[in-house]
Amino acid sequence: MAFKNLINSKKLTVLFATLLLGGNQLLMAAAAPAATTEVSEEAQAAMWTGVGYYVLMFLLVCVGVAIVGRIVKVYDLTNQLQGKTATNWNNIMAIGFAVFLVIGMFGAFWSFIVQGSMNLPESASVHGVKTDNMFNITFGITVIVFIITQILLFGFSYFYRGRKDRRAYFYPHNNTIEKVWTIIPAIVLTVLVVFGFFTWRTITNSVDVKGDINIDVTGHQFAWELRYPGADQKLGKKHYKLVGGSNNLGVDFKDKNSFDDMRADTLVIPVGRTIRLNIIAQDVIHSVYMPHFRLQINAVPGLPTYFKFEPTITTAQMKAKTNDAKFEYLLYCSKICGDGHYNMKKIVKVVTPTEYNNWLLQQKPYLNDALKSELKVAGILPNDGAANQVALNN
Ligand SMILES: [Cu+2]
Repeated sequence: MAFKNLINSKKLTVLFATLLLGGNQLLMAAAAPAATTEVSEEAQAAMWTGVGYYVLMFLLVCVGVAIVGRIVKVYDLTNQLQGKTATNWNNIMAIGFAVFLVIGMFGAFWSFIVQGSMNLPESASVHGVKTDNMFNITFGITVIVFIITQILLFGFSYFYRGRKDRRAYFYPHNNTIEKVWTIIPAIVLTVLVVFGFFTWRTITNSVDVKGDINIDVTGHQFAWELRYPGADQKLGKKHYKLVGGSNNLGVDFKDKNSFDDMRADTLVIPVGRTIRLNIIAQDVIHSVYMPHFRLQINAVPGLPTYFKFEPTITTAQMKAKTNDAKFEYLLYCSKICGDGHYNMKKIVKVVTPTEYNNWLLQQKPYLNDALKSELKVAGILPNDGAANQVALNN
Protein backbone atom coordinates (compact mmCIF):
# COMPACT_ATOMS: atom_id res chain seq x y z
CA MET A 1 0.00 0.00 0.00
CA ALA A 2 2.80 2.34 1.00
CA PHE A 3 4.59 1.50 -2.24
CA LYS A 4 1.40 2.15 -4.22
CA ASN A 5 1.09 5.55 -2.52
CA LEU A 6 4.71 6.30 -3.35
CA ILE A 7 4.17 5.40 -7.01
CA ASN A 8 1.00 7.52 -7.18
CA SER A 9 2.59 10.49 -5.42
CA LYS A 10 2.37 13.57 -7.69
CA LYS A 11 5.27 15.25 -5.91
CA LEU A 12 7.53 12.29 -6.64
CA THR A 13 6.49 12.27 -10.31
CA VAL A 14 7.20 15.99 -10.62
CA LEU A 15 10.56 15.61 -8.90
CA PHE A 16 11.47 12.69 -11.16
CA ALA A 17 10.40 14.52 -14.32
CA THR A 18 12.34 17.66 -13.32
CA LEU A 19 15.46 15.65 -12.55
CA LEU A 20 15.18 13.78 -15.83
CA LEU A 21 14.72 16.99 -17.80
CA GLY A 22 17.46 18.88 -15.99
CA GLY A 23 19.83 15.91 -16.20
CA ASN A 24 19.18 15.47 -19.93
CA GLN A 25 19.87 19.14 -20.60
CA LEU A 26 23.12 19.00 -18.66
CA LEU A 27 24.23 15.80 -20.35
CA MET A 28 23.40 17.09 -23.82
CA ALA A 29 25.21 20.34 -23.14
CA ALA A 30 28.24 18.43 -21.90
CA ALA A 31 28.10 15.81 -24.67
CA ALA A 32 27.96 18.33 -27.56
CA PRO A 33 31.63 19.37 -27.41
CA ALA A 34 32.57 15.79 -26.58
CA ALA A 35 31.22 14.67 -29.94
CA THR A 36 33.46 16.99 -31.95
CA THR A 37 36.69 16.93 -30.00
CA GLU A 38 38.62 14.41 -27.98
CA VAL A 39 37.84 14.92 -24.33
CA SER A 40 40.46 14.04 -21.77
CA GLU A 41 39.59 11.87 -18.80
CA GLU A 42 40.10 14.84 -16.52
CA ALA A 43 37.59 16.90 -18.49
CA GLN A 44 35.08 14.02 -18.40
CA ALA A 45 35.52 13.66 -14.64
CA ALA A 46 34.99 17.42 -14.31
CA MET A 47 31.85 17.11 -16.43
CA TRP A 48 30.36 14.45 -14.13
CA THR A 49 31.39 16.44 -11.06
CA GLY A 50 29.52 19.37 -12.60
CA VAL A 51 26.39 17.26 -13.22
CA GLY A 52 26.59 15.80 -9.69
CA TYR A 53 26.98 19.30 -8.26
CA TYR A 54 23.84 20.62 -9.93
CA VAL A 55 21.77 17.54 -9.01
CA LEU A 56 22.94 17.89 -5.39
CA MET A 57 22.14 21.61 -5.36
CA PHE A 58 18.68 20.89 -6.74
CA LEU A 59 18.01 18.22 -4.10
CA LEU A 60 19.27 20.55 -1.35
CA VAL A 61 16.95 23.34 -2.51
CA CYS A 62 14.02 20.85 -2.57
CA VAL A 63 14.85 19.68 0.95
CA GLY A 64 15.21 23.31 2.12
CA VAL A 65 11.80 24.28 0.67
CA ALA A 66 10.19 21.18 2.19
CA ILE A 67 11.68 21.97 5.65
CA VAL A 68 10.53 25.61 5.57
CA GLY A 69 7.05 24.44 4.44
CA ARG A 70 6.86 21.99 7.35
CA ILE A 71 8.01 24.61 9.90
CA VAL A 72 5.37 27.08 8.69
CA LYS A 73 2.70 24.35 8.81
CA VAL A 74 3.69 23.42 12.40
CA TYR A 75 3.63 27.12 13.35
CA ASP A 76 0.16 27.50 11.86
CA LEU A 77 -1.20 24.39 13.64
CA THR A 78 0.28 25.53 16.98
CA ASN A 79 -1.39 28.92 16.56
CA GLN A 80 -4.72 27.24 15.81
CA LEU A 81 -4.39 24.94 18.85
CA GLN A 82 -3.72 27.98 21.06
CA GLY A 83 -6.82 29.65 19.68
CA LYS A 84 -4.82 32.37 17.90
CA THR A 85 -5.74 33.43 14.36
CA ALA A 86 -3.92 31.47 11.67
CA THR A 87 -1.51 33.21 9.30
CA ASN A 88 -3.40 35.00 6.52
CA TRP A 89 -1.70 33.54 3.47
CA ASN A 90 -3.96 35.45 1.13
CA ASN A 91 -2.57 38.73 2.47
CA ILE A 92 1.01 37.49 2.31
CA MET A 93 0.58 36.34 -1.30
CA ALA A 94 -1.16 39.61 -2.25
CA ILE A 95 1.66 41.70 -0.76
CA GLY A 96 4.14 39.40 -2.52
CA PHE A 97 2.42 40.18 -5.84
CA ALA A 98 2.50 43.93 -5.14
CA VAL A 99 6.20 43.81 -4.18
CA PHE A 100 6.96 41.74 -7.29
CA LEU A 101 5.20 44.34 -9.45
CA VAL A 102 7.28 47.18 -8.00
CA ILE A 103 10.60 45.26 -8.11
CA GLY A 104 9.82 43.87 -11.59
CA MET A 105 8.94 47.31 -12.98
CA PHE A 106 12.08 48.76 -11.45
CA GLY A 107 14.06 45.85 -12.99
CA ALA A 108 12.59 46.59 -16.42
CA PHE A 109 13.36 50.30 -16.04
CA TRP A 110 16.90 49.50 -14.84
CA SER A 111 17.53 47.22 -17.83
CA PHE A 112 16.34 49.98 -20.21
CA ILE A 113 18.77 52.41 -18.62
CA VAL A 114 21.77 50.05 -18.34
CA GLN A 115 21.37 47.76 -21.37
CA GLY A 116 19.76 50.57 -23.36
CA SER A 117 22.99 52.55 -23.14
CA MET A 118 24.72 49.64 -24.94
CA ASN A 119 22.45 50.08 -27.97
CA LEU A 120 23.93 50.58 -31.40
CA PRO A 121 24.72 54.16 -32.41
CA GLU A 122 22.49 55.85 -34.99
CA SER A 123 22.10 54.01 -38.27
CA ALA A 124 24.93 54.56 -40.76
CA SER A 125 22.83 53.73 -43.82
CA VAL A 126 19.83 55.25 -45.60
CA HIS A 127 17.54 52.23 -45.18
CA GLY A 128 18.68 51.75 -41.55
CA VAL A 129 16.74 54.86 -40.52
CA LYS A 130 13.52 53.17 -41.72
CA THR A 131 14.39 49.96 -39.86
CA ASP A 132 15.08 51.96 -36.70
CA ASN A 133 11.76 53.82 -37.00
CA MET A 134 9.91 50.55 -37.31
CA PHE A 135 11.80 49.09 -34.36
CA ASN A 136 11.11 52.14 -32.19
CA ILE A 137 7.39 52.18 -32.97
CA THR A 138 7.06 48.43 -32.25
CA PHE A 139 9.10 48.84 -29.08
CA GLY A 140 7.00 51.82 -27.91
CA ILE A 141 3.72 49.93 -28.43
CA THR A 142 4.96 46.76 -26.70
CA VAL A 143 6.35 48.74 -23.73
CA ILE A 144 2.99 50.50 -23.22
CA VAL A 145 1.14 47.14 -23.43
CA PHE A 146 3.70 45.57 -21.07
CA ILE A 147 3.23 48.26 -18.41
CA ILE A 148 -0.59 48.20 -18.60
CA THR A 149 -0.88 44.39 -18.54
CA GLN A 150 1.60 43.94 -15.65
CA ILE A 151 -0.15 46.58 -13.52
CA LEU A 152 -3.53 44.98 -14.26
CA LEU A 153 -2.27 41.45 -13.60
CA PHE A 154 -0.50 42.08 -10.29
CA GLY A 155 -2.81 44.92 -9.19
CA PHE A 156 -5.83 42.66 -9.72
CA SER A 157 -4.22 39.89 -7.64
CA TYR A 158 -3.50 42.42 -4.87
CA PHE A 159 -6.85 44.22 -4.68
CA TYR A 160 -9.05 41.16 -5.21
CA ARG A 161 -7.23 38.75 -2.90
CA GLY A 162 -9.30 36.27 -0.91
CA ARG A 163 -11.03 37.77 2.13
CA LYS A 164 -13.38 36.16 4.60
CA ASP A 165 -15.85 39.06 4.43
CA ARG A 166 -16.00 39.05 0.64
CA ARG A 167 -17.37 36.46 -1.77
CA ALA A 168 -15.95 36.05 -5.25
CA TYR A 169 -18.28 37.26 -7.98
CA PHE A 170 -18.98 34.46 -10.43
CA TYR A 171 -18.32 35.95 -13.84
CA PRO A 172 -17.77 33.20 -16.38
CA HIS A 173 -18.07 34.99 -19.71
CA ASN A 174 -18.42 38.35 -21.42
CA ASN A 175 -18.55 38.51 -25.19
CA THR A 176 -17.72 42.23 -25.35
CA ILE A 177 -14.50 41.80 -23.35
CA GLU A 178 -13.55 38.76 -25.47
CA LYS A 179 -14.07 40.81 -28.63
CA VAL A 180 -12.08 43.77 -27.30
CA TRP A 181 -9.02 41.74 -26.30
CA THR A 182 -9.07 39.73 -29.50
CA ILE A 183 -9.80 42.44 -32.07
CA ILE A 184 -7.53 45.22 -30.73
CA PRO A 185 -4.33 43.06 -30.58
CA ALA A 186 -5.24 41.58 -34.00
CA ILE A 187 -5.51 45.07 -35.53
CA VAL A 188 -2.30 46.31 -33.86
CA LEU A 189 -0.34 43.21 -34.94
CA THR A 190 -1.70 43.40 -38.50
CA VAL A 191 -0.68 47.07 -38.74
CA LEU A 192 2.84 46.21 -37.44
CA VAL A 193 3.22 43.27 -39.85
CA VAL A 194 2.00 45.27 -42.87
CA PHE A 195 4.24 48.18 -41.83
CA GLY A 196 7.19 45.74 -41.62
CA PHE A 197 6.31 44.21 -44.97
CA PHE A 198 6.28 47.57 -46.76
CA THR A 199 9.48 48.70 -45.03
CA TRP A 200 11.24 45.50 -46.13
CA ARG A 201 9.93 45.99 -49.67
CA THR A 202 11.28 49.54 -49.90
CA ILE A 203 14.65 48.29 -48.63
CA THR A 204 14.94 45.36 -51.02
CA ASN A 205 12.90 46.22 -54.12
CA SER A 206 15.85 47.65 -56.04
CA VAL A 207 18.33 44.99 -54.98
CA ASP A 208 18.47 43.37 -58.43
CA VAL A 209 19.58 46.63 -60.00
CA LYS A 210 23.35 46.99 -59.95
CA GLY A 211 24.74 49.36 -57.36
CA ASP A 212 27.35 52.07 -58.00
CA ILE A 213 29.87 49.57 -56.65
CA ASN A 214 29.43 45.79 -56.72
CA ILE A 215 31.43 43.76 -54.23
CA ASP A 216 31.51 39.98 -53.88
CA VAL A 217 31.32 38.69 -50.32
CA THR A 218 31.98 34.96 -50.05
CA GLY A 219 31.68 33.13 -46.75
CA HIS A 220 33.41 29.88 -45.89
CA GLN A 221 34.52 28.18 -42.71
CA PHE A 222 35.87 30.44 -41.23
CA ALA A 223 36.48 33.67 -43.09
CA TRP A 224 34.92 36.20 -45.42
CA GLU A 225 36.55 36.77 -48.82
CA LEU A 226 36.09 40.08 -50.61
CA ARG A 227 36.40 40.64 -54.34
CA TYR A 228 36.26 44.12 -55.88
CA PRO A 229 35.88 44.94 -59.57
CA GLY A 230 38.84 46.62 -61.24
CA ALA A 231 38.88 49.67 -63.49
CA ASP A 232 36.16 48.19 -65.74
CA GLN A 233 33.73 48.35 -62.75
CA LYS A 234 32.64 44.81 -63.61
CA LEU A 235 33.19 41.63 -61.63
CA GLY A 236 34.11 38.57 -63.67
CA LYS A 237 31.94 35.46 -63.58
CA LYS A 238 32.48 32.67 -61.07
CA HIS A 239 31.72 28.98 -61.10
CA TYR A 240 31.92 26.61 -58.18
CA LYS A 241 33.59 23.95 -60.38
CA LEU A 242 36.58 26.27 -60.85
CA VAL A 243 37.27 26.51 -57.10
CA GLY A 244 40.68 25.07 -56.31
CA GLY A 245 44.34 25.91 -55.74
CA SER A 246 44.93 29.65 -55.68
CA ASN A 247 41.54 30.29 -57.27
CA ASN A 248 39.62 29.74 -54.04
CA LEU A 249 36.60 31.74 -55.22
CA GLY A 250 36.28 29.91 -58.53
CA VAL A 251 36.70 33.01 -60.71
CA ASP A 252 36.27 32.25 -64.41
CA PHE A 253 39.22 33.62 -66.40
CA LYS A 254 37.49 32.92 -69.69
CA ASP A 255 35.50 36.03 -68.78
CA LYS A 256 37.69 39.05 -69.60
CA ASN A 257 36.08 41.06 -66.78
CA SER A 258 37.86 38.81 -64.28
CA PHE A 259 41.39 39.93 -65.12
CA ASP A 260 41.40 43.19 -63.19
CA ASP A 261 39.32 41.99 -60.20
CA MET A 262 40.92 42.57 -56.83
CA ARG A 263 41.06 41.02 -53.40
CA ALA A 264 40.76 43.03 -50.21
CA ASP A 265 41.14 42.32 -46.51
CA THR A 266 38.95 45.16 -45.32
CA LEU A 267 35.53 46.08 -46.66
CA VAL A 268 36.16 49.68 -47.68
CA ILE A 269 33.18 51.57 -49.09
CA PRO A 270 32.67 55.20 -50.08
CA VAL A 271 30.05 57.26 -48.30
CA GLY A 272 26.98 58.34 -50.29
CA ARG A 273 27.31 55.71 -53.04
CA THR A 274 25.07 52.66 -53.45
CA ILE A 275 26.91 49.47 -52.63
CA ARG A 276 25.64 46.11 -53.80
CA LEU A 277 27.00 43.11 -51.94
CA ASN A 278 26.81 39.88 -53.95
CA ILE A 279 26.75 37.23 -51.27
CA ILE A 280 27.35 33.48 -51.37
CA ALA A 281 28.70 30.72 -49.14
CA GLN A 282 30.95 27.83 -50.09
CA ASP A 283 30.18 25.26 -47.42
CA VAL A 284 27.47 25.86 -44.82
CA ILE A 285 25.01 28.71 -44.35
CA HIS A 286 26.69 31.88 -43.07
CA SER A 287 25.12 35.28 -42.66
CA VAL A 288 26.41 38.73 -43.52
CA TYR A 289 25.64 40.89 -40.50
CA MET A 290 26.61 44.58 -40.39
CA PRO A 291 24.66 45.88 -37.38
CA HIS A 292 25.73 49.53 -37.70
CA PHE A 293 24.10 49.60 -41.14
CA ARG A 294 21.08 47.54 -39.96
CA LEU A 295 22.02 44.99 -42.60
CA GLN A 296 21.74 41.24 -42.41
CA ILE A 297 21.25 38.64 -45.09
CA ASN A 298 22.13 34.97 -45.27
CA ALA A 299 25.02 33.63 -47.32
CA VAL A 300 23.75 30.34 -48.73
CA PRO A 301 25.73 27.73 -50.71
CA GLY A 302 24.42 27.54 -54.27
CA LEU A 303 21.94 30.39 -53.82
CA PRO A 304 23.33 33.90 -54.40
CA THR A 305 21.80 36.62 -52.23
CA TYR A 306 22.21 40.39 -52.51
CA PHE A 307 21.94 43.47 -50.40
CA LYS A 308 22.05 47.01 -51.69
CA PHE A 309 22.58 49.91 -49.34
CA GLU A 310 23.99 53.38 -49.09
CA PRO A 311 26.35 54.28 -46.23
CA THR A 312 25.74 57.77 -44.86
CA ILE A 313 28.34 58.27 -42.11
CA THR A 314 32.08 57.76 -42.55
CA THR A 315 34.08 55.85 -39.94
CA ALA A 316 35.83 59.11 -38.97
CA GLN A 317 32.48 60.86 -38.47
CA MET A 318 31.15 57.95 -36.40
CA LYS A 319 34.28 58.01 -34.23
CA ALA A 320 33.47 61.65 -33.46
CA LYS A 321 29.74 60.98 -32.94
CA THR A 322 30.33 58.08 -30.54
CA ASN A 323 33.28 59.85 -28.92
CA ASP A 324 35.21 56.61 -29.33
CA ALA A 325 38.56 56.84 -31.10
CA LYS A 326 38.68 53.04 -31.48
CA PHE A 327 35.25 52.75 -33.12
CA GLU A 328 35.09 50.53 -36.22
CA TYR A 329 32.16 49.32 -38.29
CA LEU A 330 32.14 45.53 -38.44
CA LEU A 331 30.97 42.72 -40.67
CA TYR A 332 30.14 39.59 -38.70
CA CYS A 333 28.75 36.15 -39.45
CA SER A 334 25.50 35.75 -37.55
CA LYS A 335 25.03 32.02 -38.12
CA ILE A 336 26.64 29.65 -35.65
CA CYS A 337 28.49 27.99 -38.50
CA GLY A 338 31.09 25.89 -36.66
CA ASP A 339 33.76 26.04 -33.99
CA GLY A 340 35.70 28.85 -35.72
CA HIS A 341 32.55 30.97 -36.15
CA TYR A 342 33.94 33.73 -33.92
CA ASN A 343 36.70 34.25 -36.48
CA MET A 344 34.32 35.47 -39.19
CA LYS A 345 34.70 39.16 -38.52
CA LYS A 346 35.92 41.89 -40.83
CA ILE A 347 36.45 45.57 -40.35
CA VAL A 348 34.30 47.81 -42.54
CA LYS A 349 35.62 51.27 -43.34
CA VAL A 350 33.36 53.97 -44.72
CA VAL A 351 35.52 56.64 -46.36
CA THR A 352 35.16 59.61 -48.66
CA PRO A 353 35.05 58.84 -52.44
CA THR A 354 38.59 60.24 -52.88
CA GLU A 355 39.96 58.08 -50.06
CA TYR A 356 38.15 55.11 -51.61
CA ASN A 357 39.75 55.65 -55.02
CA ASN A 358 43.21 55.95 -53.45
CA TRP A 359 42.66 52.80 -51.41
CA LEU A 360 41.45 50.90 -54.49
CA LEU A 361 44.72 51.64 -56.31
CA GLN A 362 46.66 49.86 -53.57
CA GLN A 363 44.71 46.59 -53.61
CA LYS A 364 46.21 43.31 -54.80
CA PRO A 365 44.92 41.78 -58.04
CA TYR A 366 43.01 38.53 -57.66
CA LEU A 367 45.07 37.17 -60.55
CA ASN A 368 48.34 36.94 -58.65
CA ASP A 369 51.53 35.24 -59.83
CA ALA A 370 50.69 31.86 -58.26
CA LEU A 371 47.28 31.84 -59.94
CA LYS A 372 48.77 32.95 -63.25
CA SER A 373 51.15 30.01 -63.31
CA GLU A 374 48.37 27.58 -62.31
CA LEU A 375 46.19 28.89 -65.14
CA LYS A 376 49.09 28.59 -67.61
CA VAL A 377 49.62 24.98 -66.58
CA ALA A 378 45.90 24.33 -66.99
CA GLY A 379 46.07 25.94 -70.45
CA ILE A 380 43.53 28.63 -69.56
CA LEU A 381 46.08 31.41 -69.96
CA PRO A 382 48.62 31.38 -72.81
CA ASN A 383 52.14 30.90 -71.53
CA ASP A 384 53.21 34.53 -71.88
CA GLY A 385 49.93 36.24 -72.69
CA ALA A 386 48.45 36.82 -69.25
CA ALA A 387 50.27 40.04 -68.56
CA ASN A 388 49.24 41.48 -71.91
CA GLN A 389 45.67 40.45 -71.39
CA VAL A 390 45.61 42.19 -68.04
CA ALA A 391 47.03 45.29 -69.67
CA LEU A 392 44.40 45.12 -72.41
CA ASN A 393 41.59 44.83 -69.93
CA ASN A 394 42.80 47.70 -67.87
CU1 LIG B 1 29.84 31.76 -40.55
